[in-house]
Amino acid sequence: MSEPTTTPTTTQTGTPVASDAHSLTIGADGATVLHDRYLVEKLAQFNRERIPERIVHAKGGGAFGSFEVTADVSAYTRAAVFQPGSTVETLLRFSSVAGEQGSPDTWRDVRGFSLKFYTTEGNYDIVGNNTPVFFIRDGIKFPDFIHSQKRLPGSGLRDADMQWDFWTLSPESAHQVTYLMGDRGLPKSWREMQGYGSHTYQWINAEGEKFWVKYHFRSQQGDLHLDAESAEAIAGADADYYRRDLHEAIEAGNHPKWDLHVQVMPYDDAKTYRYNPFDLTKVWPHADYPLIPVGTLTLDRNPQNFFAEIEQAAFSPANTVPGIAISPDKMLMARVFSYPDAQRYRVGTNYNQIPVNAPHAASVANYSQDGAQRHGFNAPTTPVYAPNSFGGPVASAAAAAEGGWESDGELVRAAYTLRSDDSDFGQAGTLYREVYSAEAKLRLQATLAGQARSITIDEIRERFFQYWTNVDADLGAALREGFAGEDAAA
Ligand code: HDE
Repeated sequence: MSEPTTTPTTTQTGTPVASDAHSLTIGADGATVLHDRYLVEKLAQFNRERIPERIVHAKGGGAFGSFEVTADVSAYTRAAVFQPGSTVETLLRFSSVAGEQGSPDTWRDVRGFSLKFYTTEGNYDIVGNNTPVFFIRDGIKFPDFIHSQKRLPGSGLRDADMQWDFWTLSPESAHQVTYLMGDRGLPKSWREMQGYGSHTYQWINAEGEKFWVKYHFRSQQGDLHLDAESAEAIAGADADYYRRDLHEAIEAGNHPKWDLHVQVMPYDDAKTYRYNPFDLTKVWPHADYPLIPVGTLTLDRNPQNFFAEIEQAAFSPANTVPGIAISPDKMLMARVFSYPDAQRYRVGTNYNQIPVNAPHAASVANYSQDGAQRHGFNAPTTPVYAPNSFGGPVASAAAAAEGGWESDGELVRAAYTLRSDDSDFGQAGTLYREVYSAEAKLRLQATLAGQARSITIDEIRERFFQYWTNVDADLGAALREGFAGEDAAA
């Protein structure tokens, strides 16, 4: 609490106002007049407080911090952000995928892990999840996938039938669904989960040599989970459980940290590897490509304003820097279009001028101008076109043109070419059999038994049993038997 203030309340244009309690009326009991400009301004501004929520990853939270390089990966990338001795400011936003803004944090879901590095070469974003793979491998399926996980158009309800209809008709989803229905679907907190870039990205070193990389952020707090009963109880008691946990931990000086490692694949390996290394439904075995340490990420500063700094934050896989590029992953290429498009719609065409999105350690120089809400502009002497003879900024291929790969062929609509060790279910089965502990297997089975009960259409339930049989024959049989037993008892 503070002393009574003498600062007058003003209109948006700075004129003192007469009252925050009483509208201008004709007599104390009469009609309200339209020329009460402050009342009109106050109500109109209020009606415009919300911007569209993100179509996915709507519920989230985040914090600022820094990334410090602790190893030497300069043999693989020339990006300034990853050079020995570099420390840069960062913003990390966590999120749930399917729920809306007010959804409980602890509903089972994949969690987003969106990281912005404010580097000296411009902003670099890694927009990943707490799982290393994804449900689909072509971006053209994304709206269908998301529709199946959101709400029925008529009732506005979420629906197990459409979720499992989509997944069982899309067998490439099996690996990610095995993660989602396992412990990763219910993290203990945002601090206690891993982060992944998920896609394969390209790194380029100072000599122009290219490599393929995958990012792994390992939580120093551990990779912990909630049991299903606690998650459900928390969902009812505290919808903002993860958001609160992160905020309170940072306020208390308990700063969460993640160690960044990369897997590096030599450029030419990708041509002959036993499956397509750009297929987002697959991981690279650590035995083939071990983890190489890079540095440590620390979150130590809460946002001062949630709307300005988190709700309006715009992350995009299109935001790369010299020494880092994308790969021929069809999902990643679709995302390069989709994120800036979403942000132009959601935040506005000049979204990159908002302080949280503008570069903090680099400057902007180009010929873009005007548009709604523009407030940054070039000096009047700067020419408005390129090329020009008046000293305006000049594009420099030598500084930043890189990141390609060889490509040739007819225009087709086709799945990735199959390779010797390709399979939709293989890595899902390995995850279940070799990575999950006996207890984790039991928890997964219990979750799936609940899912089987929530499916109401026999044909979809039958496909559900077949899907899990394809992941692991014993798991499928156990689920089928369990359901038959319950059905008989009912
Ligand atoms: Fe996203 N995704 N996504 N996604 N995604 C968005 O961007 C999209 C995908 C992820 O904290 C949206 O600004 C398409 C994979 C995170 O602000 C949207 C495809 C991965 C966030 C969008 C994918 C993600 C988003 C919603 C298929 C992990 C939250 C509004 C090609 C590797 C970002 C927005 C934040 C957000 C589209 C697939 C993670 C609509 C088309 C794969 C963490 O543009």
